[in-house]
Amino acid sequence: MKSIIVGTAGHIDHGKTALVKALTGIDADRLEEEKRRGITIDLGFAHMDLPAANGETLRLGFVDVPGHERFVRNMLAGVGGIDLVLLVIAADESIKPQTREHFDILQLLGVKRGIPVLTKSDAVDPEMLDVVRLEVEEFLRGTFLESPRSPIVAVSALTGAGLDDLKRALIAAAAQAEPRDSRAIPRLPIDRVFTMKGFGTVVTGTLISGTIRKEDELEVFSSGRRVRIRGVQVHGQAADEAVAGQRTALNLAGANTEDLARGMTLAPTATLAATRRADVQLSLLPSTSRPLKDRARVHFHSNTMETVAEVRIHGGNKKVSPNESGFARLVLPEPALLLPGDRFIIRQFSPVVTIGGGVVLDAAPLKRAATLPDFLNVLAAGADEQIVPTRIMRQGSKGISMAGLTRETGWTWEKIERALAAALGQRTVLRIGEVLVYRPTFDTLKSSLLSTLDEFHKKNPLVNGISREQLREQTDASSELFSAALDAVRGDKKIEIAGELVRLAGRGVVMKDEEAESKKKIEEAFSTAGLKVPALYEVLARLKVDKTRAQKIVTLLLRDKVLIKISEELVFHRTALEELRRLIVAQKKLSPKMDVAKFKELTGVSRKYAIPLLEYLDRERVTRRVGDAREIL
Ligand SMILES: Nc1nc2c(ncn2[C@@H]2O[C@H](COP(=O)(O)OP(=O)(O)OP(=O)(O)O)[C@@H](O)[C@H]2O)c(=O)[nH]1
Ligand SMILES: [Mg+2]
Repeated sequence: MKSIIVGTAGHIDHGKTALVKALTGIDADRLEEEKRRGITIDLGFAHMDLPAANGETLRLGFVDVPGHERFVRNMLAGVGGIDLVLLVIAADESIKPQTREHFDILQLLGVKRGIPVLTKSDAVDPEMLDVVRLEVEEFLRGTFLESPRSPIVAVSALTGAGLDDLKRALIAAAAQAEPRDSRAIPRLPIDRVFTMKGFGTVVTGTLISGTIRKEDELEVFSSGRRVRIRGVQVHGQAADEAVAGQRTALNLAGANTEDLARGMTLAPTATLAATRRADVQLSLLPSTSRPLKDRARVHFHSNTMETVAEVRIHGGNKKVSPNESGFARLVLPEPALLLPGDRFIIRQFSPVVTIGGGVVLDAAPLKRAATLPDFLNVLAAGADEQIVPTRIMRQGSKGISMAGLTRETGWTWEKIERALAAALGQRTVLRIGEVLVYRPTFDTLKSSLLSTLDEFHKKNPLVNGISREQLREQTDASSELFSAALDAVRGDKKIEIAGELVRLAGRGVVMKDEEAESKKKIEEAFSTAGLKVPALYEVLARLKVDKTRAQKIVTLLLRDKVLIKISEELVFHRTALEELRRLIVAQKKLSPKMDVAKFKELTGVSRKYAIPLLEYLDRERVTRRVGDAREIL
């Protein structure tokens, strides 16, 4: 069974609703006001089955739209999900303003198939009918409804003339319509919300992709509310599931009518993401009177949704002229669920007229994007096998997960895997743990790690390496890719990792002979001096290396705690201070108290050294000052 959604379109009073009723027996004007005024105000729905040429059943769902110019926004909520259109033109009136506007909208939405229908054939004589036929042919020349591909069918809802021809034309057009993908991620843009006695909350819509089953849990976009599917109806009959291309009614648990509205979308939980920004390709109708300027505010319609949007035009020109197209970023006041490939219409802010439309290319744009036009060109015209690696490339050394790609594309894992197979095979894309990364980006990351290390060693010849964390901060890689790149260069024996320290292989601290000798001399001078240390400047003055080098060596010795500075002037060797500690601890056994004189006697140092040393011991909590004396702790 093939399910196809047929939309009507055309000027007010041209006989759309009457035609749907003549075909299906269903009056799609369901509102009391519609019946009273004899016009369609909101969307109406009907359905019928026809036998397809291959013997299968063809299930047609009709979306009947209003023709009144004031209700174009309702019309827009209905035509989003249609597979083919009946462009209805009354034979006694021919082409009128909303014939044109609706047809513009259909073209902008990328509707590919349909049937031009001349209604009220009973109301004109055959000559008049032929004239209108020629007029309509002329109007449709060069479009998707051009004859002879889409022959014009003349009908009368009043007499029934031509209805069989129209059914045959519907069967033929439906056979050519590409079936929607029932295995894709399901999306149901809501067009009606109501309560039904005995059921509770019901929403309806055209299921534009995927399958929805009873008991599924879905998320309401963009409110985030979760609902459970209590029941499914397709074309007014209970069903276990609804598949893409079907008019669908869902009985929901977990939401009231106040929580739901036309324009919201049902989709799987935790899979897709709403957005306030989307990069799009948009074009302006030739009939539009003036160019669309950067930062213009427009009415934005996509699927059943309607909102305002600010248009930020990409590229230097900063405007899109009538009959031209360009790339732009749309900024919405509230997050909405949009996916690449979604079509939309824009209408002038005031007065409200349709001025253009286009297609969403990227609903997850990055803040900074230097290569944006190239990227958007690929999204606009590239094959799936190009789009996925390009999306991975754009994430740079952050990479992207499969879940991330699903959010960006709206594609299932299977579809993404298919689009990735070649790139993974040729190793233009690498899979590292959960993350996919563009191979040249990963190679650049590896070489940038090496050059960062090289630079670090040059600037810090006396330091043994850079900490992992510091090195990572110098890249903008994700931690997963950073670790993988580090492992890779270590595997190539280009770096060494010691604990938290990373260094280029064989680099670390490189001391020239003189420096190494000087370091030894300083150490010796202090270790042999014990507590009676020389002045640091005297030691440094005796070295072969210059003052700055000498100072660096001292810094290194202090950092490694070989030398310990206890005051501005006094530096001791580690071993001397350790010896002092032992001496004081031993003294405690004899007497827990000690004055300065006693300390001088014990250590043999002069007062000049004794005071700073005692203060050092206080700081180290070896001793505590009590009056003029020290208590040993
Ligand atoms: N003579 C004749 N009248 C028709 C035919 N089809 C529709 N009408 C009449 O035309 C009027 C408008 O018909 P509708 O079907 O309501 O027109 P519509 O296109 O749905 O109008 P909107 O939904 O308001 O845009 C009604 O009075 C119908 O009875 C037809 O084939 N022949
Ligand atoms: Mg109508």
